[in-house]
Parts: sequence; structure tokens; C-alpha cells
Amino acid sequence: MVIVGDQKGITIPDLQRYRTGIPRLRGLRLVHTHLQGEPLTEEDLTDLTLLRLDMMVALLVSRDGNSERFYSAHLLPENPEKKVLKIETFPSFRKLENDFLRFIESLEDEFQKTHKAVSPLGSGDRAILISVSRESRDQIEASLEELKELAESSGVHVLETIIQRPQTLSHTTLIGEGKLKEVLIKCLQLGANLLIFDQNLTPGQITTISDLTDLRVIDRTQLILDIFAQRAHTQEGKLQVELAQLRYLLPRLAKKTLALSRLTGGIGGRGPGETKLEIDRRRVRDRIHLLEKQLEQLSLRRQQRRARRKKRGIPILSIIGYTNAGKSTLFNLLTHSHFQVEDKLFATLDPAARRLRWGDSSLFEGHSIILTDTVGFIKDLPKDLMGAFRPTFEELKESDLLIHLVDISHPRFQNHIQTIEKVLVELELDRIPRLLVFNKEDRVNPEKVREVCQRYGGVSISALRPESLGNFFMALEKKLKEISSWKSFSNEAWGKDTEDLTNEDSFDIQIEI
Ligand SMILES: Nc1nc2c(ncn2[C@@H]2O[C@H](COP(=O)(O)OP(=O)(O)OP(=O)(O)O)[C@@H](O)[C@H]2O)c(=O)[nH]1
Ligand SMILES: [Mg+2]
Repeated sequence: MVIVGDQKGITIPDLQRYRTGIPRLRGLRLVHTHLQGEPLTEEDLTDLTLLRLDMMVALLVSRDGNSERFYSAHLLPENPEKKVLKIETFPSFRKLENDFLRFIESLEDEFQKTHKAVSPLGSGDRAILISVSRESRDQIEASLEELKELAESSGVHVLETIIQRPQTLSHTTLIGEGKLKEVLIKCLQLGANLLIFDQNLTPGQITTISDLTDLRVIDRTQLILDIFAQRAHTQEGKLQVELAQLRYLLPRLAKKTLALSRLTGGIGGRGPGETKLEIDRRRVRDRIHLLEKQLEQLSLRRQQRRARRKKRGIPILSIIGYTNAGKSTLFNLLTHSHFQVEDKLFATLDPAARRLRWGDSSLFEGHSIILTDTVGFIKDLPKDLMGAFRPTFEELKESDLLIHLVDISHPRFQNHIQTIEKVLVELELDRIPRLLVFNKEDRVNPEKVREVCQRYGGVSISALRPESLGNFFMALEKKLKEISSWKSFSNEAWGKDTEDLTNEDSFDIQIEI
């Protein structure tokens, strides 16, 4: 390709047609003339980096049109000196005997070698995590740690995390173009193809960054939406996630649909249902209306079920808490069920309920309760998700007792408690009686467990050890007694009926104390 410019510069056309996709070089070298005898400029080097050119060459041309001297620059694989570019000067191109293609091949091989090796599991996406914030370093690091867990839960390989604490935040790219260049070089060196920001980006920022770098770019919200999309199994869960994704997408749909493939892509291309290139705002809106209608119908059924439960007067106990606290593990233990338990964030999306009956040695001998397990919470749970999952959360309002489960072995469990308290207020669940239960006591020294329980007025358990539940059952009985003294659970219903009141099969399981 030949580009004609003027003495001030040239305009490089859109290179989208050429070998896109990190981590390879573009397969293009740019040879251009400098008329004032100047070496490679900052702008030349920026183009080299952002366009991932094989090489940038500036040929010095004298007034009489002759040229001899030239400068060249190319990117460097990761190296101990942390150099990113190699710039060279040559006295004359006439004596140059370079096999350029072979040179670039070996350079790309070098890049390949420095790419971090990762296990072949997961979606195969290789990501660099970025936080651009003016919060304290501690806060940023903790949040990034969680982002990393989220990314890994989603099957992404995290190659590196980058923290940027700028004086002012850039409107166009958040991170600033200079730093973005560094990030891009890192991506080339490590072989990353995805940038995940811990901050939420505006639609414009996402477009600008991905246009500048050719990388896929997602933010915290989209990552969480993506995980939910992977995990939803029931009809209702799937509808809810798709609704949340589309509501998130709608304001991000630019007039032109070009950038859409990136937006709907998410991780490994798992965007909402049928949304491909051709969708436009109107179709998204139509789909949102349809989903809302379908969800409304499902919610009607839910209400009927709730009404039935209420009539029976069986107390409903819900296990709530931060994601990964061990809610499903406890639920499974108490109900002898086998719901999915995983050391992943958001293992559970679809609520489950079971009926339980107290054993002989209990105060409530022969009486039943309904126990439910729900989706976990997390800091900054996306607004669109909260909206779409509202019916699920609404159901929590019918609970007579919330069992707030906390992973005491997590270094930031105190923040988790605060987050949950905040969410409970937001969802208007804060008036429901609560029992604070610290889980995973097996991972923390007993002294600390005792101290924390005392400080917070809670009990501790290990959901992996049935024999550790004694105190928990006692606290549960006590709470239930308090509640039943002002709420009259009908005695008849507590034990005797056999009608299916749960959304799953109704089980009669004895709680043995
Ligand atoms: N050491 C230890 N690990 C536990 C305990 N309870 C649960 N776990 C582990 O913690 C991880 C998360 O457990 P889950 O029951 O899936 O947690 P959850 O609260 O349901 O998580 P989400 O559904 O993702 O919100 C799993 O790997 C469990 O095996 C415990 O008492 N001790
Ligand atoms: Mg769970």
C-alpha cells in the first residue's frame, strides 16, 4: 500500500482488514520519509505500538531527493531490562542485507516464548486486569483480588493486574493514552487478548479503548453478567439474566452497530440469546418487553405458591450471604440434597427450597420448616442484575428468619458483612429477624472464632462437619421460639400436611440436634 502525505505527516488508513487479534503482530511494516532529518518521533513510536506494526522505518530524504540514512524501530518481547522497543540507526539502506520476513518470524517466536503458559481449561481468554482509581491502594488491591476471582470463576486466565492511580481520570479512556500504550505492550508480551477493568466504563470509553488497542474490553458489570449467563439453568434464571444483559446493552448501542460484536461478545462470545450483529435498539427493546412479560407470568405462579405457603403457616428460613460463603454446602447438609457446591463465585443462581422436619429431641419435635438457598451477593452487584432478579429477592421478603452466613476465613469478611447489611436495607429485608452464622470455622484458629462470634453476637459452624452444628441448632431454636411467640404458625400445619409447598420436591427431613 502506498500512502501519500504532506510535509507534516501521513494519515494511516483503517487497518482492520489486516491480521487483527492480539497477540500477533500486524504483518505490516510502515516505511515513510522524514523531510527535516528528524529521527523517529514520539508519534511514530505510538503508531508502531498501538497498530502493532511489524516495524516502523523513517527514511531521511534530503532536498535533492536523495536518501541514505534511516531509523527503524520494533517492539520487544518481555526482557529483564524491561525495554519495550528497539530503535536502530542505519547509515545506508543500500548495503542492508536483511531477510525481513525471517527476522519478523523469529521476533514473533520470541513473543510466543514469553507468553505465560496457562492450563488449557476454561474459555481460553487471557486477560489483564486493570484498576484505575483514586481510592486507597488497599481498597484497590482487595477489589482487584475479587475481580480476579470473578474472572477465574468465569474461566478466564488472569495474566497480570495493573493498578493506575492518576491525578485525574481520563474521560475518553479512563486510564489515559500513555498508560494504555504500556498496557498494550504488556498484552503483546504476555499474549493477552482481553482487558477487564475493575471500574465500570462508559459506552464511549469501551469503544475508544477497543478501537485503540484492538483488544476486547469489558468491565466489572459485564463480567458479572457474563458469569450469571454461564450459570443460569432454570427458565426463569435464563430469562432474568438475558433481561439484565439487554438492559445493560441498550444504552450502549451506538447508532452504528459496528462495535456491537464487541459489546455482545462478553467472554468467549457468550452474549445474550439471539443478539448478533444485526440487532438494533428497536429489536432490543422489543425483546426486553417480551422478557418482562414472560417473567411477570412466572412471577404470578410464584405468588400463588407463596400464598399457599403462607396459608399453611410453615416458617420459612432463608440462607443468605456473600457469594462463596458456603450457603449451598449448609443447605445440602441440612436437607441431604446435592445442589451444586463450588469454590467459585456465584455457583448458585437458581433458588432452591426444601421442607424439613425437626427431630425427636427438639423443642419443635415433628414441626416443619421450609429452608431456602439463594444466589449470593457481592460488592457493587450491577443495578441491572438487581432489577432483573428482583422477583427472586422479593421472595426473600416472605422469610421469617434470615440465616446470614459469613465465611470467617475470608480476609475481608467484615466488609462482606457490611455489604450484606447494605443490600438487606436496599431490598427492604432489614426488618426480618436474622441469625448471624460464621462458617468455615475449621479454617481459622478457635481463639479468633470465639472472639469474632462474641463481638458480632453470632454462632460458628463448619458446613463440612455435621458435628459442628450444635450451637447453631440451639440458636436457631431460640430464634424460632422468639418469632413464633409473636407470629402464630398454625400448629396443625407445622407438621402434618404433605402438600408440595416448595418449588422443588417436598422432602421430610429430620433435623437432629
Ligand atoms: N473449609 C471449608 N470449606 C467450606 C465450608 N463450607 C463450604 N466450603 C467450601 O466453600 C466453597 C463454596 O461453597 P458453596 O456452598 O458453593 O458457597 P455458596 O455460598 O453457596 O456460594 P454461591 O452459591 O457461589 O454464592 C466450596 O468449595 C465449599 O466446599 C467449610 O465449613 N469449611
Ligand atoms: Mg450456592
